[in-house]
Amino acid sequence: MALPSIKLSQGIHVLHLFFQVDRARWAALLPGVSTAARDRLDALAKKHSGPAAPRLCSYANVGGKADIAFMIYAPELQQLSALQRDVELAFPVGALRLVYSYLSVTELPEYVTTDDDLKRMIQHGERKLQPGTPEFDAAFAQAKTRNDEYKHYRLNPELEDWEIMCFYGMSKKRDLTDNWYMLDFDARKKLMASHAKTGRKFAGRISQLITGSTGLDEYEWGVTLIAHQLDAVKEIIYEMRFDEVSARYGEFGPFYINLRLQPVDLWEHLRL
Ligand code: 76R
Repeated sequence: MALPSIKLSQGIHVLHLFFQVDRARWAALLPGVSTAARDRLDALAKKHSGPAAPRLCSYANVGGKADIAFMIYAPELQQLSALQRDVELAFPVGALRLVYSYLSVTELPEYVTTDDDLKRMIQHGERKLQPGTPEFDAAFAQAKTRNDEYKHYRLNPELEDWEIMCFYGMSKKRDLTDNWYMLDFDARKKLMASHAKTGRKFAGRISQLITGSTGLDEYEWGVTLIAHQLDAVKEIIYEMRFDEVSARYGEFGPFYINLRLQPVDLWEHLRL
């Protein structure tokens, strides 16, 4: 049976999976079964090693909420689902228990920089160029190329493959007094600009992927932070709490901290 091909109008599907290993089941495996599972997973990971989708990344969860985590990126929904099954079937029957999963999709921010925004920045920003001049046109063309590239990667991420992946769900509050969805567009855009400014301070230390999940999963967004060090994760989340967007409107799910390990290292680390 061929599964129907399901694509988004733009962007790709993302799935975070968190599993616990049944240690008792594992201890009872016949010789060679664990290694065969590792090799199946290794082949699957190598076939989908990225940076572009379809991509499969494996992690060890740190802290005890799970043992193993996976992040799957796929342009088509059935491809995402098939990859999930391939991962599960790579393991011995009954050896994995799903403890958390999160389905989301890449999206363009609602507050995306428009051509008018770019023109305004060129005219009134540091450079103060006059519209209609060749300098203005050249600056605009350059800014537009950069903006288009940014939008492309926002929809088709090629995320860094650094040592740490932090994942959590996030929603914006809908209380009667603090309701993000009752603010007008300009107020939201202004608040998000301040948020982005805080974010950019972490360039080189944090790489982020914000995926939309309204109607798809428990929260409105999935937040994936990639880092070299754990304190960078703690610092950015701490600092963002002072931004009005998070301080006033942010609601957060449980935090999952994960260590990027290829299957062979994952097996060694978990003593599987
Ligand atoms: O996309 C961009 O890089 C442009 C600006 C930007 C948007 C639109 C941006 C920048 N974010 C955007 C949207 Mn973000 N982000 C989070 C969290 O823990 C918390 O308090 C919040 C979790 C972090 C850590 C983070 C980091 N961001 C969003 C949205 C969608 C909101 C909506 O549409 O209403 C959410 C939920 C969200 C949450 N953000 C950045 C960062 C960082 C590091 C940046 C700078 C990225 C860069 O310039 O490279």
